[in-house]
Amino acid sequence: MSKGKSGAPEQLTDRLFATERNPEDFRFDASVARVFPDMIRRSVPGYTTIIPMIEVITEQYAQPGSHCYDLGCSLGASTLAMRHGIAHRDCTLVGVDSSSAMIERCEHYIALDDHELPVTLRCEDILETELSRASVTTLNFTLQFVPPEQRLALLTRIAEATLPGGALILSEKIRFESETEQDIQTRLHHEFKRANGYSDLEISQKRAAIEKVLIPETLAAHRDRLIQAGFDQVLVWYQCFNFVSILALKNR
Ligand code: GEK
Repeated sequence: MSKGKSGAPEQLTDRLFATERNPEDFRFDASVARVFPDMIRRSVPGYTTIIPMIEVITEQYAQPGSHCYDLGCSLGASTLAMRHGIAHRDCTLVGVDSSSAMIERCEHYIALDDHELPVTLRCEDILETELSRASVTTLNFTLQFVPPEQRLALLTRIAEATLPGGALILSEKIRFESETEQDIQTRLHHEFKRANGYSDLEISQKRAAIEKVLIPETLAAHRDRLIQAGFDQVLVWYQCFNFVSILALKNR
């Protein structure tokens, strides 16, 4: 892996969809991991606001002696935000991702961060990873990649593992019941990508590659399922166009 002067993995500009390519489904492989920080910042409206807020929210809900999980941690941006928000030395922090390319690079970012709280990384499927005594769990743009029919079982497992007073931070791309709103918000999202330097070809090829693997649902579907899974309160704390972040809480 090539590294820059600071010892951090070299960060490249995302040009993956810049030239015409054969349509194939999007995968979190080494080519994506290499450009991921640039890709997610330029593609997900609000991402650069959500990450520091994960630190703020974690600070509020992390409990002494508990476990905190970042499910679908990629290169660890959300994991590091959680790490800096946890005020208790006896907490454990676990990042989970099924992409070995992501986990390998994530290890470097975690090692470069100077915080003392240990981070355990697991290269595992979040549908199977062990969860217990959780005070804060984060799914920052990960649930959208889980097949819809498996989402309730995963959220139920998270809710069951969550301690009274604990929280789930769930960020997702959503779709809208109204076709008019869907069209407006989608156009605004594409304008955001254009403003960040993506061409029409890049936007349309990425869309074609990702549409079978990233399945957005409505806010109502998310709310209902989180309650069904066992959370007591569900609130939206952030929205930018068709991207939201939700806080799901268990009562004390
Ligand atoms: C961030 N949270 O920077 N099991 C484990 N990992 C999975 C699974 C699964 N079943 N499905 C998808 N992933 C990060 C960003 S990215 C969001 C998260 C995006 C992983 C996948 O390998 C990828 O690394 C991550 O979830 C989603 O705050 O790319 O839009």
